[in-house]
Amino acid sequence: MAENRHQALGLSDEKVLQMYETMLLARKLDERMWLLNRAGKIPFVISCQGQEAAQVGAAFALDREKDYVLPYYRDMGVVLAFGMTARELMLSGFAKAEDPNSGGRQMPGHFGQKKNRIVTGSSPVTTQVPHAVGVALGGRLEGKDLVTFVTFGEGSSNQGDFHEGANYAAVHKLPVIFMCENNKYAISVPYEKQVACEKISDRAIGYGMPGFTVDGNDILAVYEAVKEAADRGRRGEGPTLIEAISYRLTAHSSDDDDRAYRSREEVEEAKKKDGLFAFEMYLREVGVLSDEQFETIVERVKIEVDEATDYAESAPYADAEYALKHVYAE
Ligand SMILES: Cc1ncc(C[n+]2csc(CCOP(=O)(O)OP(=O)(O)O)c2C)c(N)n1
Ligand SMILES: [Mg+2]
Repeated sequence: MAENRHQALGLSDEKVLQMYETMLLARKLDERMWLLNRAGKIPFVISCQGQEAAQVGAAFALDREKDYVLPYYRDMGVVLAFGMTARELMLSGFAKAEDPNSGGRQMPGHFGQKKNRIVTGSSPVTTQVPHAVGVALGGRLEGKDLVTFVTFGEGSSNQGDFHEGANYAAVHKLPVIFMCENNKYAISVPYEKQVACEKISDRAIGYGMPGFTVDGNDILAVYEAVKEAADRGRRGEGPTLIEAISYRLTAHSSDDDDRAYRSREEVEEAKKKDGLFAFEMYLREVGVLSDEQFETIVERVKIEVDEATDYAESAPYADAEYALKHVYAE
């Protein structure tokens, strides 16, 4: 039997199975959304595929009763772990009135849900970073024990917002975890054409905070790094920058054709390292996941995705006048 790594991290068998199911649910919802998009039923998809291990590993390392997350558009794994449901994500995909993220106004991927402390973001990339720093500062001023967790792509780490947020958080030793989901592309632009430094985490020293690069396909490695960062934040030792390296398995979005800028061989090669399969293999090897349990989980996820699709498809759209709500004073 393979070495049991999760026990050493304080994770029970039950917890790692929950983590696996959350990853699988994110993947299956995403795959369903592409089918619905190609069938002309939902307007736009922006995928989490290939990044679920980093997202779910990180989210499970946080306090999901207290901490705040400021996710970016690919973070289906983060928001599912923080309590958003498959149904709510599908309502967003179909742009229906009951979508908790925006009442059906926004493109999918603009996650926001107050009751689960998921802070809404904006379409310009990286604007969530200074917001995360502000939420951490607010938490400190109010004497609350909370950590904020913010994610962004490696391309987005070149925005001024990242610099300003990271610098401020480090100077004031705020409990912020900056996690860069390095999927090696910013739309069509590969890593080498985005940045000259070898690793995004190398930037941490410039702000005076620790920086780590982890294998984003290894859910337990991400869990460990984020757990340590959260503990450091809670001890008042300030922010951490974590770079989780994986690969974007789909095109940038449903409006992109990635055949124009990367080879099929490269994508096929990356699929071999897919964190979802790696975790399934690990759980089988340590004897936590039997064939029977696997079938049960797959079936449960399938039912959840089907139910979410049916519910959201038949749910009503918002009234046209609703578009004006929150725009003018009432
Ligand atoms: C300020 C700003 N510039 C450009 C865009 C258009 N845009 C949307 S996503 C994206 C790529 C971002 O790449 P990365 O940060 O690596 O994230 P990924 O999509 O790879 O996860 C760009 C350029 C934007 N939304 N906001
Ligand atoms: Mg990227």
